[in-house]
Amino acid sequence: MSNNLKFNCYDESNKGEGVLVIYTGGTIGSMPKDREDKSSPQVVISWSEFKKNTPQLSEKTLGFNVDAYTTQPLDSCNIGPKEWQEIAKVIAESYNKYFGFVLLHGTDTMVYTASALSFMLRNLGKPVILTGAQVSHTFNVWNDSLMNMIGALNIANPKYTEIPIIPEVCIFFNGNLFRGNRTHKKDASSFYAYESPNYPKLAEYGESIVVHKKTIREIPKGDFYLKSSMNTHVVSVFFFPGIQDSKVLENILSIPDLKGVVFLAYGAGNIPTQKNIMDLVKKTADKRIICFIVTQTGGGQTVLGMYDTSAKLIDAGAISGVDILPETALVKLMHILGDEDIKYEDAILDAQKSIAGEMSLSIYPSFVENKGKISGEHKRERIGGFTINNIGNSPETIDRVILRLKNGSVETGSLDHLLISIYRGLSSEDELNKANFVGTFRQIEIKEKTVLFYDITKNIRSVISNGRESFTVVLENDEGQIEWDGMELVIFIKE
Ligand code: ASN
Repeated sequence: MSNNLKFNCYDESNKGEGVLVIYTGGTIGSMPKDREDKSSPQVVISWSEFKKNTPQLSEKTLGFNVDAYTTQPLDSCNIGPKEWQEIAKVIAESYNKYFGFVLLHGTDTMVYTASALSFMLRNLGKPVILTGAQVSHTFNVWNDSLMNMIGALNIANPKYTEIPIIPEVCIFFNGNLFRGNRTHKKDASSFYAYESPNYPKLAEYGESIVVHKKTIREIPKGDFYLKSSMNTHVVSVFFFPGIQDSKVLENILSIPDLKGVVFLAYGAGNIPTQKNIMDLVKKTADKRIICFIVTQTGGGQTVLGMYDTSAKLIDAGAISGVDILPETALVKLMHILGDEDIKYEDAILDAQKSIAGEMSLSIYPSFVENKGKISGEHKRERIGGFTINNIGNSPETIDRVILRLKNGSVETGSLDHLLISIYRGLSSEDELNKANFVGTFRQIEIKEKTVLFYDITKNIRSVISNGRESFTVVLENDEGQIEWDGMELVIFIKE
């Protein structure tokens, strides 16, 4: 390999038009260490060697100009926040010069880089397409790199291909265009290396490019800007049977300076309910470390409270990542915590909101700390002071509205269950009428303190609005009692 190469620079031959390729290495830009021995380990090659081996990159062949910037070429296993910041800065510097950007990148950590860029490039109005290969054309006739690279270049140049602008950070691989922060590397060798389990493909490229318009984000109205600081004091914990009987979790959660943890929980966000585990999560949240719950299954949603094994996480102070993928969740925490001045309370709220379409729902919780109690003697409790400022104009965007009584307990007396009615507003006795009735719910006895949920979506969806909201809860029985420590109104808004 040549040793007088310049890295971290724009090509001298750049014209400042068409598409900017950012070359970072990866298999697409790799060759065997011993060029005579194809089975020797692959190492990355320089951009100049890559270009020599890739005549397809010429304007004559492609139909448009391709400029280039090269980072230090790396196997993507060696890429991290430092490189993400360099790439984001290059895109920001050249933002106005090009129709789009293509990142040639290793496949191993491509989804992390795509997620990071999707958070860093705010108000992105142009395509940023990441691609790479399982087999490089640089020394294989049978390869997937040319198809992936040329496809990505065409998608990144909507002016040339006359397709709609896709203003997103995407991964193009094997004919499929995915939202980058929704993508998961599912196969170490197949050309069909990526999938997007929780979000549809943005486009497909066979004979021609077919853009699925409904799936792509709108071109933002605000100006493009960069937000690229990162905090790497985060960790992911993959739950496994036996973790409850070991010191593994305790040791991980006592890492000094830890600021955020992604828990890869079972199924819909469940973890062992053994006291030692729940106490550890609570202790971690109490230390103001974000506890972000995602599913380890590879698809679907985390629904805290669907099972007893996840309901306790809410009282412990953990938050749900809905259907965010684990890789993206970790990068999201790095990004949110990258803001050195951010307060824990705000970081928690930001983590639950979609920044760049990485989750299907944004969760907006509003908490009122007052303790409350309803019983045969004191049947009515009024809870005011929820602030709502995130509901758009259309009620259809509201997915769910849940009222949670935190650390609640229920005594039913001689009854099998209690009935609790909820009204909207701080109602007095004679105002508890149909107009502001929200619902009546069954409540069985619960001795051990836990979160109590009431799904009030049905009757509240069309009336709830931005501003202050309050509720009155009424016990319909003459005996029994329900107690709680605080109340939370949680609104789930569709992306
Ligand atoms: N190790 C390579 C990389 O991620 C794998 C690949 O690109 N297919 O850089």
